Amino acid sequence: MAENVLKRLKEAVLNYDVEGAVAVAKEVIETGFDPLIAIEQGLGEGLSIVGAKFEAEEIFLPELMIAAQAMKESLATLEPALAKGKSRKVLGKVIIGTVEGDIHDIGKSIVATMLTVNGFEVHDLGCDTPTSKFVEKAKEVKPDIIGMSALLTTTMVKMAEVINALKKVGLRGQVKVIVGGAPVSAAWAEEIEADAYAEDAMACVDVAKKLLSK
Ligand code: B1M
Repeated sequence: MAENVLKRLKEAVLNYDVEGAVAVAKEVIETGFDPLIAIEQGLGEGLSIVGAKFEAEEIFLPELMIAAQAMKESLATLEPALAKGKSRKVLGKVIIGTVEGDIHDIGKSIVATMLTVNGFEVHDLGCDTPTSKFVEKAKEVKPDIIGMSALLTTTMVKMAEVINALKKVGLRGQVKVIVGGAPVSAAWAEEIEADAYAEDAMACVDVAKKLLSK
C-alpha cells in the first residue's frame, strides 16, 4: 500500500498530471498515510527526476512548471495534515524566505510548514526576497532565527549579503542564521558565517531547536 501510494505520487508528477497528483494526495489523507513521507518520498522524488530531465534538456520549462504545479497543489492538500497532534507552545520566532532573484519556493514552504507545526512562530517572506526586506522584518519582528533558502548557484551569494547587512545594522549577534536549499552545503554555511546548514525540513526543525537551546 505504502509503496503503491508513493509510486503513484511520483508518477503523477512525472506525467505532469496535476489532477492525478491531487487525487492521490487526498487518498493519503483519507487512509492516514504519513503526509511527510508522501511529500518527500513521493512528490519530491518525482520532482527531482523532472529536474534532472530538465538539466539534460530532455524537457523544457513548461513541463518543469506543470510538474511543480502538481507538487504545489498536492502540498495544499497534504500540509494541513502535517499539523495534527502537534503542540502549540511557541519555541521561538523565525523569519524565512527564498533569497533575491530566486523564485523557487516549494522547499522553503515545506520548511516553513514543518517549523510551524513543530512549535515555531514563522513569518514567511515568500520568494525573491530582497536583502532589505530580511533586515526590515528582522527589525520589526525581532526573530530568534532567520532562515534563508536558495536553489540556484547564482543566488546563493545573496545569503552572504543578508548576513553582512545584519552585521551592518547591529542585528547579527541577536539572531541565529540557518541556510538551506539544493546547492547549499555545510561548507557554504561556514564560509558565509551562518550559524547552521540544514539539509531538509526535519533537519531544519532539529537544528533550530538545538540553536535555541544553546
Ligand atoms: Co528550477 N532549477 N529553475 N524551477 N528547479 C532547479 C533548482 C535546477 C537544479 C534544475 C536543473 O537544472 N537540474 C536548476 C538550478 C541550477 C543551479 O543553479 N545549480 C534550475 C533552474 C536553472 C531554473 C531556471 C533558471 C530555469 C530557466 O528559467 N531557464 C528558473 C529560475 C527562475 C528563478 O528563480 N529566477 C527555474 C524555474 C523553476 C520553476 C518556476 C519552473 C520551478 C519552481 C516552482 C516553485 O518553486 N514555485 C522549478 C523547479 C520545480 C525546479 C526543480 C525541478 C525542483 C525544485 C523543488 O521544488 N524541489 C529543481 C531541480 C532539483 O532541485 N532537483 C530546479 C522539491 C523541494 C521539496 O526540494 O527545494 O530542494 P528543495 O527543498 C528541500 C531542501 O533543499 C531543503 O528542504 C526542502 C525540503 O526537504 N531546503 C531547506 C530548502 N530550503 C531550505 C531552507 C532551510 C533548510 C532546508 O533553512 C532555512
